[in-house]
Amino acid sequence: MKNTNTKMIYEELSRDLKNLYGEEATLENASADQIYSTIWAWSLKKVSALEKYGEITSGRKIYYVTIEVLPGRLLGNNLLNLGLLSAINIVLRRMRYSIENLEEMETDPSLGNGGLGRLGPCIHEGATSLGYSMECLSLHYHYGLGKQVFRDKKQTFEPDPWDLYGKAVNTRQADYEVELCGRKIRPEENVITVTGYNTDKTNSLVLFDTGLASDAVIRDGIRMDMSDPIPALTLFLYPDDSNEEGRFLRTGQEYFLSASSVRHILEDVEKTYGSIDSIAEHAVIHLNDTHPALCIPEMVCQLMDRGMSEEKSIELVKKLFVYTNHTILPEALPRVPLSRIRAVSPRIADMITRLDRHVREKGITAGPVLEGDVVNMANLACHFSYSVNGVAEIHTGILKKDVFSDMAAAYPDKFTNVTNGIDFGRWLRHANPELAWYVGRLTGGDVVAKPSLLEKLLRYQDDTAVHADLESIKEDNKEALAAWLEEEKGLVMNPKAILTVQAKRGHAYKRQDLNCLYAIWKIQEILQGRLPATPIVNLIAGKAYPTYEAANDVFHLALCLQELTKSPAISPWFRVIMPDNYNVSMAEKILPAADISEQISYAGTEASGTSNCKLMCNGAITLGTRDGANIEIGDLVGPDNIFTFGIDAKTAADLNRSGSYHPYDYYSDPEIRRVVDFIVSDAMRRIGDSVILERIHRRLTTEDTYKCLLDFKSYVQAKEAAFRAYEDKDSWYKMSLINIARSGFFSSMRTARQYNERVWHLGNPAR
Ligand code: 26V
Repeated sequence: MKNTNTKMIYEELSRDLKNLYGEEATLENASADQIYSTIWAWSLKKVSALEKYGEITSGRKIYYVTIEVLPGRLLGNNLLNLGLLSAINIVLRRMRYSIENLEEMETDPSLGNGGLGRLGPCIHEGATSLGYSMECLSLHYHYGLGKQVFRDKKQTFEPDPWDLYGKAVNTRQADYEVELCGRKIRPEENVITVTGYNTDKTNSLVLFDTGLASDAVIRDGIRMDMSDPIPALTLFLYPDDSNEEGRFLRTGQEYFLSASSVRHILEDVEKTYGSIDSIAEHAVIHLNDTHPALCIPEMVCQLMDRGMSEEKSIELVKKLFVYTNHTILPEALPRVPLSRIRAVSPRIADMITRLDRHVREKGITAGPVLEGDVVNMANLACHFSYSVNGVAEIHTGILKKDVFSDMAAAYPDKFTNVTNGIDFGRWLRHANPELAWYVGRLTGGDVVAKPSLLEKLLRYQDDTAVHADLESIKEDNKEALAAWLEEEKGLVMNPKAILTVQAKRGHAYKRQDLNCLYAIWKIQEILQGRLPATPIVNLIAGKAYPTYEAANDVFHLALCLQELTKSPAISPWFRVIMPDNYNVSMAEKILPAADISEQISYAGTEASGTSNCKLMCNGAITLGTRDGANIEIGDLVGPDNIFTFGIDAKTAADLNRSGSYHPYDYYSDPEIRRVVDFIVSDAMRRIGDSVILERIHRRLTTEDTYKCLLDFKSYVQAKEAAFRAYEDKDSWYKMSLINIARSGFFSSMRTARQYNERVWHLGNPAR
């Protein structure tokens, strides 16, 4: 499979270039664009040459259904997986190009918003590398979630087209039809081949499209005329659901995804095995969060259409489905009026009623599917899946003890935990080649293939020469990031500064506002002459749902602080930086440069987090609450190698229950008041929108749902302690090394293996 011979690669590329651009074209005189297109087409040829190995022959195949999917750029990742990346780089250097420059020409599909969207591809890579058969099923949103653009320090969105060059996406018309909103639709299946690390086996990402999307319904930005859901259905991820039309469209999307997935799976099994009789031996359907829960009633209907009795169909469904929950927030656990589902598909609405009755007739009173006219989608997913899991130990514990406690009692063996993982190929080797090469040398092995090898680094924890090397790698990454931010975003970042990063979806529970409160505190310190020993860059990045006012407001605050910290009285020591349109490829630049990983959610609310794992393997030290996977990071590295602050999840839950938290009690503290009042100071009003700033101030002082003011002092103390610790470079890079060494646990190959052992039970997978 592999051909790492650079001479041969050079010859193959020269030939392909001539085929594309004529006999005159040579690699030496070709434009960057021509070289890129040639390498892109060449890499796709190599990928498709592998495809014939990808057939399922034994064991179960995983069908992973997800409303969000963030595959990231393909070129570099595929070359890495094919074992061709280094050789290509040698060839390119001769022409004074590098793969990093060329990769910038590839679009980065924004088919997700954050960790949920990225998790699927990470697990997919892990599973593919292990030789498991796995298909990821999602929607072909033409314009993704949208491209985030800051205007007047406010988040706005524009359509974000992401068409991939050449044959990266193979489009085929499905043989089946689905029916929604009274229309019969023959879906398009857009297939992208997914490679694994160091394996001949490939898998597929299938993106369903109606084939009926129409740009004519797009108004300004990402607003649409949604009166007819069909032309709007596959244009955008998470269309505005602030009115009933929008909510109807979202339910339509969820049903289209579910119906297409079920039909696709049945067809795949029928084609491979001749019938669906033993489907449960051949397929496991993984509901990635609650959005695709309508797969369950759809599957029952489809099985009945194939002659199975209702009772048998339901029992079979219970052997097919597994459900991963990704949030405990009640507002994110969908409750959908049955009447809305009925308007999308009367048959599915009827089936939900019957499934609800089925549960009741079994004498199970836990977790009603139907609550009046409302469908509790998470309960539907729980009852009819044979496995339900959370994505970090604490999260699964909360699911069992709290959110689904009655279900956990009714089905004691159903609940399990599989802590999230990340793909080390992308997040270490590809994002941070210098570090990957260095740790590879120290550990003497391939840390992408076997991330547990990173443990071997521990023997160097007191080696000052290794500390110095890690420091120099970090400096290089900061230099590269600073240059990119300046060139692409017009943002000035001092590469000599300590870089603290909070990069994640904008949400109140993630507390970007707490980070902003620290920034204000620091600005006030600086203005009073108390200067940090090393300059600080406080980077915040992420997208918030366009209609989520509270999160949008906090982004406005962060952007005002970005403006304010440009002032010469502050900028030499402290800067807030907020680049727009954070995505996978930007993450690949930011995370390797970070010194501190900000994971500051209100304890008990962040299911897992995945940027914490990505930052950890790139040597950043976690500054975090005892929440999500932070807890497992803390257990792995020990309390001396993490900065923990704030109340724990139990205290938080008690406080939520008792309702005894009053932000005003904390606001009356003069130090906190000074910081909070700064939000509505003249200095801020001159920069920002007073209405928004006042709204933030009011929320913090009267509601403060996620108790920023309560954790504020402890956060400031921990952040300051981290900055002080940074001054002793040897002990800092010892911490950094310990974090890298212990990060192997978070490999998505471990996650995929555990899914297999605890959930999928594939039976005879390739590895
Ligand atoms: C969605 C929404 C939508 C409407 C407004 C409120 C709201 C709040 C939360 C969500 C979360 C959706 C699910 C999700 O993205 N979960 C994330 O999944 C990651 C992968 O498991 C995990 O690392 C994150 O902790 C979790 O937030």
